Amino acid sequence: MHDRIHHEGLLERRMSAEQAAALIKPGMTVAMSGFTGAGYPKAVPQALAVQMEEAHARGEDFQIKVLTGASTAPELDGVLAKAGGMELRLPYQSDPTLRKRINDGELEYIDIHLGHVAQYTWFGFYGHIDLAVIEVVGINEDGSLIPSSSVGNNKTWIEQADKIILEVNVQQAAAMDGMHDVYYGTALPPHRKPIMLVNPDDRIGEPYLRLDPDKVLAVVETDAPDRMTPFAAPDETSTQIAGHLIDFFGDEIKAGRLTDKLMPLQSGVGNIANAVLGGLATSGYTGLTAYTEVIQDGMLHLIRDGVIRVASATSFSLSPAGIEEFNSNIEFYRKRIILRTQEISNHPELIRRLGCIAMNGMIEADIYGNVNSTHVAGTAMMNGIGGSGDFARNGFLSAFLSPSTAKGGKISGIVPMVSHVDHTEHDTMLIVTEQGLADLRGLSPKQRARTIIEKCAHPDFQPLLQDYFDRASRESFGKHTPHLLDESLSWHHRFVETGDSRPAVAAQA
Ligand code: 0RQ
Repeated sequence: MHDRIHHEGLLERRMSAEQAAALIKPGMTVAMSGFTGAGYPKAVPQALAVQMEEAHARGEDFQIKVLTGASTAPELDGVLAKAGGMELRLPYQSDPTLRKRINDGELEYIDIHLGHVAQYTWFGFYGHIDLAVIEVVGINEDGSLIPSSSVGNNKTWIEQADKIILEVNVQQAAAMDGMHDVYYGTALPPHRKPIMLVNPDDRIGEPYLRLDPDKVLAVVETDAPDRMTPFAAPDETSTQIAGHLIDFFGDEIKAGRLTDKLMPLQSGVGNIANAVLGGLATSGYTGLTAYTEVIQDGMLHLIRDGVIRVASATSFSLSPAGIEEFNSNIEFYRKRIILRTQEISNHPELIRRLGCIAMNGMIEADIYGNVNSTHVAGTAMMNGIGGSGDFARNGFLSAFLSPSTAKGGKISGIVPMVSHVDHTEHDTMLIVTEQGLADLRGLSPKQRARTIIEKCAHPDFQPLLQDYFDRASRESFGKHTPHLLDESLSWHHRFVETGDSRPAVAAQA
């Protein structure tokens, strides 16, 4: 594996994952690479989890604080959660074991805008970073690092951590060398300067992560793939959602607000977002761009087919088939994909300047257009806000997409009042379900309510929402944004109590 490590001093610091993991001590704050199942360390966290379980068996406490770019995979979040080894986790996760521990109240989870993580670390909000564990493709002669399948917060982790453990993973294609663009021009206020990126394909940084080799405690050689579950094939519901959005783009072109090149696309995680990209594949567009966080399978196919000519992101999020497709055609893709740090992929200045079209999933929206992306029944964490807020708040268009019902029709995706707010009515321009698309731009709260109920609600819930809105319009304390405060969260309450939010069903139960 020497062909991946070209720095003499760092060659000598090679050791096993077990030896490297033993350098991590209880109470440490450990920043790790990884973003949406890509580029996360694969060996050290697993060895660490074993050591934690052994310590717990001896009756000793062993927990650490874990910071990453975004979600990781079973080999990191899964094993550390199973071992009960995290006292704090940020900024995003999607692991079932970790989610359960969070919702059982067993650790602190800080869910934050992904674009804020680097600067919050620099501001010192997360305290001192003891150690960084970073996966890389290789180490250059001068010690600089070839980033892996995600860049995420690695620049910040490497700069801020006292000490560093590197995992050099030979499964990550060496031909990724040169795809990355690491920007070193960020500063803290009042010294900030404009970031001179004006097109999604502009390169403003360097291909490598700078490194002070003296900070490196260990170099661990690994040979393991990124692990992502395959996406579900688009079903009728997601195809309809995609269809509404694509029809809307056509109308916007006719209205002169978009050209046939649209605007740089941002597409979130999840099956619905992936299906929308699938819908774009057959809509006749060519030469589009993407300025987004993750390149998922759907995006890769659009690049392959020339629908998208260039995509800027911070990470891949590919199924095993997607990884195979990428690795087999890497020379083609490396000319068309740029991976940046997540403070740049998700930067408000750049998203606003470029005029991104933000397309993200949601848990629920209320009749006024407030959106909950994260909490089931207002209290249970699903994944996290991720980058959806960075893009929705600053995009040229911000669309939130969801089936109109969840859990086999027991829950409505459109509710009187959201049980948790991630995106306010001021940041939400389009709500899309399989029933239709509500264009909220330029509408007052009451106009928004009528539009969302008419266009987006499922027929089983539409009369209930209309009835709520009509009564609220008559009886509300204030008539600007009418609500019945003793009833506005009753649908959630009913779901928590009976497992079904529908009043008729609950009454029969
Ligand atoms: O759970 O499979 O256990 O039944 O949520 O729902 O419909 O498959 O949709 O995969 O697109 O995910 C909001 C979670 C949607 C995602 C969310 C349950 C539903 C199912 C998934 P089950 P679907 P998707 C960029 C942007 C925030 C982060 C983000 C997300 C599961 O899009 O995490 O946007 N977004 N990042 O049953 C109870 C409801 C529900 C519900 C759905 N109203 N009540 N459960 N579900 N609606 C990327 C990054 O930032 C990294």
